[in-house]
Amino acid sequence: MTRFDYADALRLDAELTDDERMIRDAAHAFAQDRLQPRVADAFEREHTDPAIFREMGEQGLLGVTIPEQFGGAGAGYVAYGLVAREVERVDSGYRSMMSVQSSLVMYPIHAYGSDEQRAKYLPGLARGELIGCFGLTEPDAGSDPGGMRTRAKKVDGGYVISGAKTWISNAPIADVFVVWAKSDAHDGKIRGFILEKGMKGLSAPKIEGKISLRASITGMIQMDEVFVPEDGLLPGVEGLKGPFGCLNRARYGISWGVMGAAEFCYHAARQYGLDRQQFGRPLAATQLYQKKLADMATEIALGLQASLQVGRLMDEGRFAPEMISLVKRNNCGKALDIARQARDMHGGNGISGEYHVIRHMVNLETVNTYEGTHDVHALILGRAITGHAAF
Ligand code: TGC
Ligand code: FAD
Repeated sequence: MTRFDYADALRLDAELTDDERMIRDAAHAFAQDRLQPRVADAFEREHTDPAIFREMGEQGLLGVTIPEQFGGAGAGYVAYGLVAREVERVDSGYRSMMSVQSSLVMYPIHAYGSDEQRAKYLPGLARGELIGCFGLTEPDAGSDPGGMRTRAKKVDGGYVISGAKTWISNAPIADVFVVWAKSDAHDGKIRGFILEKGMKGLSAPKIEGKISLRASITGMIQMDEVFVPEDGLLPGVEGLKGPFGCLNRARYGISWGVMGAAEFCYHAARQYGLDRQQFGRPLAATQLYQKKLADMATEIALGLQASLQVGRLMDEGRFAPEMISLVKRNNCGKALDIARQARDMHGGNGISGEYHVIRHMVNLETVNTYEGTHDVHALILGRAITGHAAF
């Protein structure tokens, strides 16, 4: 028999390799030493420090699954998930910065790009010297990206792109923009283009006043007849499977990340309940408080096991996108419930930034919505279960 560990209920640690544990521990130390001390101020001031990308790059946290020859860590998807969990234990916004760079910018350049594009962009992105963003969503095309209006028109030597993307993480500070547009030279099919800061007609204004994910900058991408040379086209993919191939990786990472945020809230609620006395005993000695902690421990342990299984299947090349919808949807929904419960269990103190749980709670509202909403992932699963698309 072995002792029950409230912090690792189903012994996830024993299922990891030595390399995965090492990457997790390095990410944990970085996140606690470098990110945790600055997050409260960043969130309060709605400020994103671009230096974080370089710091993450120095730690090898950008492009964890990208081969080492391009500056990545050449590790697997379980390792990537473990990094996301440690970063999001601090803040979903910091994980967002990391996962956009890794899964939505480096991945498509590596998977769909030419040798020249890989050599030109990946090492700088891996070091965090270049910051990337991913433009799919538009003001009139969110859950239905196939309805996008952004167009690429063929001209001599390249393409002219016009349109607007919105709610784009990292955009106002980005150097490299992976943008998806319908291309008239390819029968109106969706193609990926790499745009660079400073191109004529390209701007990326910040979206101000978010109540959620305030440590991660968000903006629009406005493209007014932006000329992109021929070598800015991603040659290796066409159609929606291009952006969805990237989203598979990012959504999977989110399924681990949100468990990190949930673990923070669970540990905070447990400690608060042990420390705070009401009615002559610790809150943690009451039945209702214990039931809430038991529910949290259960959902976290199950969510982590599910993500681990999907990660192992991804590493073996045996995953279906619906598996990712399942863990993204479940883990985001459960993490949000856990954060709301933890906020409640802190009483009045729970609304103070000092205790961090309300910050996680409002952040998780975004994470439950972006990369496919909770309900859209239900519909993806519903289609696979019934054979009927109900979007
Ligand atoms: P549908 O007909 O289902 O598919 C069109 C084509 O795409 C292929 N495909 C996939 N390929 C790879 N992986 C997947 N997960 C795929 N899903 C679909 C499919 O096989 C087909 O290929 P082909 O060759 O036959 O053309 O497309 P639909 O238009 O019916 O899509 C419906 C739906 C709901 C599944 C889809 O539109 C959807 O997932 N909507 C959600 C949108 C979304 O997730 N947006 C995310 C924007 S990026 C973001 O939020 C970043 S936040 C990052 C951060 O800060 O961390
Ligand atoms: P809508 O699609 O309008 O959905 C509104 C509501 O309707 C939701 O509840 C949804 O579930 C529901 N709904 C939609 N369709 C159906 C249906 N058929 N049946 C039933 N219900 C339905 N996008 C990017 O491209 N890149 C980024 O980097 C990025 N970063 C983001 C950062 C933040 C902070 C936020 C908030 C968003 C970001 N997004 C990004 C956009 C994000 O992916 C979209 O917000 C998300 O896909 C939902 O689209 P929408 O906001 O247009 O909502």
